[in-house]
Order: sequence, then C-alpha cells, then structure tokens
Amino acid sequence: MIKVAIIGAENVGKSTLMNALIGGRVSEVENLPGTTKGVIRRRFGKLKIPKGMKNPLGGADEFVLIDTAGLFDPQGETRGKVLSEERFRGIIDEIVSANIIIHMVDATVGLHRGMERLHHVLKMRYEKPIIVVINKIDLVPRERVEELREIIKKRLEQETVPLSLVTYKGFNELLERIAHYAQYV
Ligand SMILES: Nc1nc2c(ncn2[C@@H]2O[C@H](COP(=O)(O)OP(=O)(O)OP(=O)(O)O)[C@@H](O)[C@H]2O)c(=O)[nH]1
Ligand SMILES: [Mg+2]
Repeated sequence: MIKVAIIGAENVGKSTLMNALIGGRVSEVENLPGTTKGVIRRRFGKLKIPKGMKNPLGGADEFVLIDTAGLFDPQGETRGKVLSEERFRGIIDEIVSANIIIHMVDATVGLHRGMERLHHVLKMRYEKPIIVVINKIDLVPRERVEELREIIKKRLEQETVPLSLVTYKGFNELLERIAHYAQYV
C-alpha cells in the first residue's frame, strides 16, 4: 500500500487534484479557502499509468490518497482558518506517515513561506520524496510559470511539474512522477 498525501496552502487545488486522480467527486471543491476541514482519505486501485509507460509497480499498485485541509492562509503566514493547533498537528502526523508527498503551489499566488519551511522539514528531517506541482497554470502567462519554476528551484532545490486541472496539461507528467517514486517505496 502506497500512501500519497496532497499538501499545500488553502485553495491551491488539493481536493480538485484528489478528485482528478480518483476519477470522481470524493472531496469537496470550492473557490473558498478552508473548504476541506481535516483529512480525507480514499483508497484507489490502479494509478492511471500514462500510455507507453510500463507499470513499474508490477501490479502491486494499491494507493491511498490523502487530501488535507489547507495548512496555511493563502496570503498570510497564519495557520489555515479551519485548523486548530491540534488539528494542524494531526494533519502533520498524517503527512509524515505518507510515502510520497505532493506539494501544490498556486501559480496565481506563488510559493508560500509556511509551506516552504514545512517542505524543508519534510525533506530533510523525514526524508520524504516530494513532488512539487505548480497548479492553475491556465490562469497565468507562460513567463510567470517559468519565473515560478526558477524561484522554486532556488528555494526548494527541486524541479516542478506545471499543471492545470482545467486543461489537464501536465497531468500525465504528474502521474509519471508518482509512478516513479512509487518504485522506491
Ligand atoms: N483555473 C483553475 N482553477 C482551479 C485549478 N485547480 C483548482 N481550481 C479551482 O480552485 C478552487 C479551489 O480548489 P480546491 O480543490 O477546493 O482547493 P483546496 O486546495 O482543496 O482548498 P482548501 O480545501 O480550501 O484548502 C476551486 O474553485 C477549483 O475549481 C486549475 O488548475 N485551474
Ligand atoms: Mg480542499
């Protein structure tokens, strides 16, 4: 069983991604920060491996997908508005228990300071494989995406997957990344 956690600030598109990966409406989506209140966990069978890619898991592809409440307010540095200190810690525990983490950044907002710190902790202290996704690229000019990629490369020291959950651009690349990391779980 491979546990994949989707994390990010409020309103970045975490629940939309969970629904897209599972192929159904399992998590509430709303254009309001604070829509998801805790942790939503769904098991799904096969990862939709892109055509032409061999399934690296050899059939053992049971995934648990975890959608979490937005950890931080999109603009400020405060905790997500629906989160008490206790809930926040509960979500962090859940994230730490995941095998693969998807860190979503909203292209219209940019890299969040609080998420940046959390990213480093998860990578350094917990040695988690993290896929960084720049979501909502349909809403910004191409140059903005490139600029963000550079910023993230510097600050998080890693490559990113630009994604739109409206046009599905980048979706296959994301699946490939998940499948890639799943080989090492
Ligand atoms: N244009 C555009 N809108 C998107 C994209 N992905 C998500 N959205 C919209 O962004 C809004 C927030 O999406 P959610 O999936 O609810 O975001 P979330 O991160 O789960 O939010 P919280 O649960 O509140 O933390 C919704 O209106 C989505 O339809 C995208 O790629 N492009
Ligand atoms: Mg949500």
